[in-house]
Amino acid sequence: DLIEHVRGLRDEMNRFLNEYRFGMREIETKMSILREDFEHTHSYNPVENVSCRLKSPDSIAEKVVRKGISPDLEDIRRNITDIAGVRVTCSFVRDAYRLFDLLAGQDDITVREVKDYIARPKPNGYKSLHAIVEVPVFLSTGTVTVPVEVQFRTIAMDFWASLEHKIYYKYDKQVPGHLIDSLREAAETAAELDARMERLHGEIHGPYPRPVGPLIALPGG
Ligand code: 0O2
Repeated sequence: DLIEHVRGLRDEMNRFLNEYRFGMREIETKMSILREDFEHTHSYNPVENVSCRLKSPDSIAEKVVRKGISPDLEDIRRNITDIAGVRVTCSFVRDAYRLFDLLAGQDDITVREVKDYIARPKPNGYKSLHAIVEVPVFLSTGTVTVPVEVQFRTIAMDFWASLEHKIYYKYDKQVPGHLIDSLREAAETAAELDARMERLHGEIHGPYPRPVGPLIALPGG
């Protein structure tokens, strides 16, 4: 009957979201291991913070409508790759690239897409290195491969993005021109601070630890 049908849908949705939750946890664990290993091996911690978020069903539904995807779980699986998100906030710009390389080089990881908004910031000034990576998740019923969006950024980039996000929603996505200009200038200031802090760190601690693994070329250049 109807109640059974609704329960079935709920269970199906929970199973669907759980796969992403598990994939996110795998990536979170990988980043925690890299962080701890870096600390022991190089006496240096390149990771300031790792946070995770699972897209809410409402937000998935909004994206399904916005992108004209059919409301079918398989279609959603194919077309929405940021249901699981992990954000890695790093000390310096080079740490963001290095941590990406160390994740991308792992045997069970496939890099599906990279958007380098650090090298090519968005017109509003937004910077971060985005990667969609696929990770296997081993369930009682078999193995599934789950896409996870990983964002690598510095503390300064994160500071800027969190303020911009608040302003964007405060003005209901219609940010007044003068604020757009100020935000773009603030993004430049943040980038200058990043460069300055990296130089200062180099002066105090000497050269940056040599890369340990193979450096992975970014798909698409
Ligand atoms: P939340 O709240 O972080 O989940 P699309 O996802 O289709 O809109 P695209 O091109 O697939 O866009 O994704 P893209 O450009 O890789 O960026 C997706 C995520 O990056 C966003 O997720 C934000 O987290 C972050 N982001 C991208 N551009 C901006 C920006 O201009 N300002 C800020 N503050 N963050 C940005 P969500 O799902 O939009 O939001």
